[in-house]
Amino acid sequence: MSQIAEKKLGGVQDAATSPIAQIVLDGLSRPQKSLPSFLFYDARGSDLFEEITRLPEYYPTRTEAAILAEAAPAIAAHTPPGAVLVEYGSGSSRKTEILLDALPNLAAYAPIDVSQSALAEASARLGRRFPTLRVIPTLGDFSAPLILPASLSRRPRTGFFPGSTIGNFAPADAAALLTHMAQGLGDGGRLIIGVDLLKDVSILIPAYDDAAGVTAAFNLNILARLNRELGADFDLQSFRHEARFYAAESRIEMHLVSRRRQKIGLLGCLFPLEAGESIHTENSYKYSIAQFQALAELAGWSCRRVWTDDGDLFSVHELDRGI
Ligand code: SAH
Ligand code: AVI
Repeated sequence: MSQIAEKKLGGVQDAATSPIAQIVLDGLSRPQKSLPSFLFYDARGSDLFEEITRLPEYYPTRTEAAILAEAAPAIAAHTPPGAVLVEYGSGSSRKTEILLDALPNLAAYAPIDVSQSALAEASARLGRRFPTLRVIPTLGDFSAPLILPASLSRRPRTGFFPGSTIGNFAPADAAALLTHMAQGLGDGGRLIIGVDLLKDVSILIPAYDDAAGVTAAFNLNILARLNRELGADFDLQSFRHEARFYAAESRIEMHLVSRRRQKIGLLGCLFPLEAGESIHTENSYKYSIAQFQALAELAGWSCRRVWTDDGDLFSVHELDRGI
């Protein structure tokens, strides 16, 4: 066998054993083809998400940051000295800095993310900005059991889950994730969580389909990732980004719509797509405050406080385990 052929075979074998291979095969085998949204966040996807957060149409990030800046003293007043701040889906940890400025007595900051690049960059930056803070990054799925160093096992824990990443889960899965966080944060644990609010479709659609095309690039990047990591043969030019609002489900859906009839080769399988057929890549649920509080209570949390902006665009909730 030539070296080139061996190399190619090796590549296919690596792809087949990739931890995302089965997830992708399952998603593309469904009647409505779908991919889980955590796949957006390779290094390029994390950079594109950061670009999204600065877009004029994408109100959530700047609105939540402003709410956190106002709420930080009150959040700090309820955080015991020596607590561990655990962040789920920490990304760039930019909003975390607002809390860290108000919380000088933390024992440690423990960010969890699936994006290796985002986690490494954020940990390095925070290390420089807060030289006395102990930063304990975990690369992986925030749905997995929380593991902290034994020396921190008795410390009170405050969870931080900003960005409305909870909205990327269907309500039943969101409730299960909140229950998992309640268990991980333990008795006396608290959770500060950002939740995007339902609003007019004229604001929602541009937030997910911006004029500069950054969200389109973010959505299409998932196909580039599958080409690179799984040896798929997606032609990115033959797909277009689409954001749809479904009022009954109170969610934005992102899709990649096939511009033509085509077949996608991936891991030895062929996936046919009709012209106009889509791959569903993300749900982003929008809540009322009352709906989110009901979900949190169902998951075993007590809702202590909630902060919003003047335009009622976004909400930040403080949850605890009650008594
Ligand atoms: N918290 C940041 C980033 C939000 S983007 C903010 O508010 O701006 C969502 C982040 O969650 C990304 O960094 C992504 O890599 C991470 N993420 C998504 N699903 C995840 C999962 N299952 N486990 C861990 N991290 C996840
Ligand atoms: C991370 N997550 C909450 C973002 C959202 O708004 O659903 C991801 C995103 N998708 C498109 N734009 C931003």
